[in-house]
Amino acid sequence: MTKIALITGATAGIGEACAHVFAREGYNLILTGRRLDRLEKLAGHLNEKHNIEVAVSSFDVRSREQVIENLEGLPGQWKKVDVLINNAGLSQGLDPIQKGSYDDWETMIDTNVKGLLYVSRVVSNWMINNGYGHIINLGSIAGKEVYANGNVYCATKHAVDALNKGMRIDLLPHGIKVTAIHPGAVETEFSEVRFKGDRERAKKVYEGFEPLAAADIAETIWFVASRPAHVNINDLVIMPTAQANAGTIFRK
Ligand code: NDP
Ligand code: 8X3
Repeated sequence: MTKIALITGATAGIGEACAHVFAREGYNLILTGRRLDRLEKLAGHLNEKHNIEVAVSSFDVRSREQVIENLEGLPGQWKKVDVLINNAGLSQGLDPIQKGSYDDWETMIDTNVKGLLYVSRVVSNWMINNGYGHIINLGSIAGKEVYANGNVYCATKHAVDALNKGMRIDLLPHGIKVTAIHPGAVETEFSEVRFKGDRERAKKVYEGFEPLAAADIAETIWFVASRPAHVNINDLVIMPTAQANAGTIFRK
């Protein structure tokens, strides 16, 4: 039977790159994100190019009601999900703690932590019923280390790291694999979102060194998802060669 991957945050960056790789590998896809126009365009392209089936579901992961209604509203055959890629996430602002925006903090916590929990709650129950599944969580090097002004974003990704470990224990009796991927700097829309549309400032983040591309992470996620049944990659940190840790980038 054709396998199914559900990818959150498939409208851009790493999620979109994962959609291309899993489509290439013959998976049917459930693509989610808020920007429906992008989801539909991507779905049409992948359906045509790879002859796979694609369902799109547009919702805000911060809304528990939207997550439950949209996911549970999918037809039964789409609930046979083999791989869930918990990718939707973002950073907002880069300010010292005493100057941080309350709204930015709430957006990051609601998206990166609560959103991931809402999606996982629904899909892990499908996987338990199916008797198989693999949840792949997008953490970050910011979930392993902390850098100046990264405070709340780093805290959300540390939470993802902890949830990844907790989920693995809880879902082990059900035969469900759980993995976290922790990338360093990947050039996507991430910095543009962090700096609220300031493209010049976003571009500077990746100047003078070669960052990772979204495709590098998608291929790594494919590697993790395609290991034999008895092998699980628990945790994987992947960095640009020019980046030693969260705060040290070698600028050429
Ligand atoms: P992008 O900004 O390019 O993509 C983020 C995706 O998340 C978009 O598809 C966006 O869709 C979705 N998203 C954001 N907020 C919501 C929401 N409230 N509801 C539903 N979907 C949402 O960033 P990346 O691809 O770089 O980021 C993907 C993941 O990787 C994130 O979890 C990020 O923290 C993590 N990461 C990124 C790194 C980097 O350097 N880029 C490094 C380490 C980890 P839409 O706006 O349409 O809703
Ligand atoms: C994104 C990587 O270092 O900008 O999670 O926080 S970083």
